[in-house]
Amino acid sequence: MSKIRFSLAAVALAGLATAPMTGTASADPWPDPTCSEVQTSAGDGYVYAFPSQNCQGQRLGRAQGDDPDWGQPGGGFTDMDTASARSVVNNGQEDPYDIVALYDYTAYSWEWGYRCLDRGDWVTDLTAHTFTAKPNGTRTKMAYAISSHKWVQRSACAAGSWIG
Ligand SMILES: [Ca+2]
Repeated sequence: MSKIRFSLAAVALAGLATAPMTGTASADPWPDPTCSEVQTSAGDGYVYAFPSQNCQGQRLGRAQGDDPDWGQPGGGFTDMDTASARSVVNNGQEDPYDIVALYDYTAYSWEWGYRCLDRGDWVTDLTAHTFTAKPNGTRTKMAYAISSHKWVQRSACAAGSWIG
């Protein structure tokens, strides 16, 4: 814990030093946080997705609400975000709908594969996971595949659908 506090203090000092020069707001608290740091220090209430392992690389997007298509405008993810995530974080706030369901297909099409990520959890590398089985029994790898997400209740997630 002391290391975390120290690093946050260093970030705060760096921010003070540069703020008058840039004057621009940053969406992230610092460049290249780890997934653990996103969960503890990034804005609460969001699901976050990143293109590389352990939340490295430029963040794809974040969303407080649902997004039926990560490849279309609206909902927090757009354009190249679809089928691009390799790591994800659920930094949602406590709520009956604080579980994030992540889908292989757009429009929350759970029957084609999904997984549920509990509030406060993250996955550093989605290459290690597959979606739930499609009707024909096959499973798609989760890395570079997520196309929509929805905040759901715990009861919406099957026993074998949890990750993180
Ligand atoms: Ca979208």
